[in-house]
Amino acid sequence: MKKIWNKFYDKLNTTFGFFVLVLVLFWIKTFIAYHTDFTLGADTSIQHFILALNPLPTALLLFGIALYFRGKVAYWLMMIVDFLQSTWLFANILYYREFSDFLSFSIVKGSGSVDNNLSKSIMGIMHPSDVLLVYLDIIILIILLITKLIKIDQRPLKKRFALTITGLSLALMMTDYGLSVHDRSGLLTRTFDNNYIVKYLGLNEYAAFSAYQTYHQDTARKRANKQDLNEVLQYLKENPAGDNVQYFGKEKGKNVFIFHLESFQQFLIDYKYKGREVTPNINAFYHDKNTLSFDNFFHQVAQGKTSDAEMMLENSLYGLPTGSAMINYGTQNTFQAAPAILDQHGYTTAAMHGDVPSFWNRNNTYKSWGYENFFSKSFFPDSNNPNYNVGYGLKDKIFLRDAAEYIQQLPQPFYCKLITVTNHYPYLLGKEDASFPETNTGDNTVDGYVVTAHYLDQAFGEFINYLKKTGLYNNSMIVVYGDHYGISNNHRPAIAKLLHKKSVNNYDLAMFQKVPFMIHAPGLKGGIDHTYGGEIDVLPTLMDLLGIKTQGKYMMLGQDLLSKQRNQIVPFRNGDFVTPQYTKFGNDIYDTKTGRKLSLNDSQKKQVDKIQDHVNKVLNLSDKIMTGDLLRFYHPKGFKKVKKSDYDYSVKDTKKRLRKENEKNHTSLEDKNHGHSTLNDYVTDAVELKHH
Ligand code: GP9
Ligand code: MN
Repeated sequence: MKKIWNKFYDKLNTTFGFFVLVLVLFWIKTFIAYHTDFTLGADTSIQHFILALNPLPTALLLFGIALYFRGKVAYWLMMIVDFLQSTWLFANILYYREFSDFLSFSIVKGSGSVDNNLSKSIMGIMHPSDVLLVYLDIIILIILLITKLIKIDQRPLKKRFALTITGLSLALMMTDYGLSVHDRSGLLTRTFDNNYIVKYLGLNEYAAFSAYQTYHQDTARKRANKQDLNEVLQYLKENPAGDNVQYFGKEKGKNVFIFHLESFQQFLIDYKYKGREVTPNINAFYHDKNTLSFDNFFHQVAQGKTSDAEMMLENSLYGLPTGSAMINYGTQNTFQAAPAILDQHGYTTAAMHGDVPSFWNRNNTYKSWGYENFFSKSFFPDSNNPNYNVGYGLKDKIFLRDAAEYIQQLPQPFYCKLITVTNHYPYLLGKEDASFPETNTGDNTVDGYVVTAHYLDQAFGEFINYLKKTGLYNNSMIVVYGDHYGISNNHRPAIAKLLHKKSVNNYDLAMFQKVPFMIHAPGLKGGIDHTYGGEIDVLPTLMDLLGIKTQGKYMMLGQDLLSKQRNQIVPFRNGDFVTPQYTKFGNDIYDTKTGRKLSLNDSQKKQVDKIQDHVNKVLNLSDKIMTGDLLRFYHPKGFKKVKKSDYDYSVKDTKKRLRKENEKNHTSLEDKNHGHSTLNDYVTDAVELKHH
């Protein structure tokens, strides 16, 4: 025994032995923090493997720097590197506890300014055990070195040896990256969620990624100046689309619901399978005489998917050609978004979603947009039950029922966005929740689509019934939209089968990008409107109905769908487009009316080129606004700049705030109901809630 110990002790007293010790200790504590302080959501064995592996490569790389030196210098370098990495870990543990997200460099940068109450909130949530977990090994190692219980080895290591370690670390990094991208494609381009980057690549790689992102954004931002605005102003002046006097201000002061139908395409409207309507409730809503429905309305998202849709809907600005604008610019940029505008018109604003708040960087972006409240996963105790969740979050029926708990507490009028999620690729739903047959295209990822869409429709129906029972239906404008396609273009044969066609061409695929857009309000002149438009046009439309002037005031790139002077050009993010005459998809131009492929004559070519110029221009302007953060130079008259530090989305603070507001102005639904909950009016057939 003694012999083994002596041998071990001898090894410890070599530079390499000490290196291994430092490395292993750091690896272990990161692993513990991964499992106790963060919710990284590793669920498959490959994800667990990646998670266990991922602290190693950069630890090897960074501690390995010390191996190029000898004696004291090498040892202290290791300790300094250890301290820096551990401090990054420590800061993230604290930040995560409060925000369920990782620190980004744009947040660190902003934390010095008054616009952020970061340090205050972080000091309050520190536990002594955090310090122990993160720094204990360093303290012990330093004591061992000072007391000479571990002796410093003066011999230099061979350069070749140090190089091998560096090489090994890089090889491991590549391996980790390869495995990760294989498991989650688009990891670094689309990003999704900081949790994903840490889960797959590790905390240090995340730091590097975030630093790169911030650097990249800062350079574009610095280059931009006030004059860049002129081009946008010029464009807006040349492309006016007035309001519609018939509709302007018709819904002024009403509550507004934005009901987000996840992955919901227009073709589902009135679609039947085996003689049954897939979405009877949404169909009825679509045909209601007080619903304005648009049947030539297209989603315009790119890689940012839901986040692109949200960006367009609430800002009338496009997403980015690659990646997500909410992730890249949501934290730092200045916005003049729907929630802020409505807040300043006396509205209570709230977004609700049954997923973690960090997804698509909502937790930060919503503050920049001026959302007063953001109810995410932790607000819904039901989400603790794994059976109540599927895919990205709480099942729609349960989510909407639980959302009502908070809706009834919102002072009226309110602007409330509800983001559903069950109808999401890969369209999985357990038997207990599924009450519609799968289609039989033979394409596994497609055939469940109608099943989850049907489930979403039932959830929608239950929610609408609740609004009717409680009276909210009569004093609200209800906006319902599909965010983007659910079936991607990679599934041509299956799409053809669903559409009862032999095959689909590019024209069919372009038309397949239609999503529902509907506005309902009591007394509203409804009907089916055939104007061509898309998500970029939503905000000016809603503002028109609410009687809020946008033209000549806000930098919104869309046009009011109700206006008579619309240009009806629908740009897609890749530069393709649809107009009432022409549909461009890839290299093909089609006649939009007939779907016939066109070989253009000279005058047609001129027209198409002109449309193309317009499309390129508007996309380019949008990118300039976003990457140059141009709205920071723009001050719409009467609009108060959003201050992010005004917002706190913690459960505690939110509940307190709502209580306070309701004590002041008794306008919430619950208050109107003499302080009684209206949840009895919420009827759901969700099997999970049956036993209640
Ligand atoms: C996750 C959800 C999904 O919170 O909104 O986003 P998507 O994958 O559709 O972009
Ligand atoms: Mn989506």
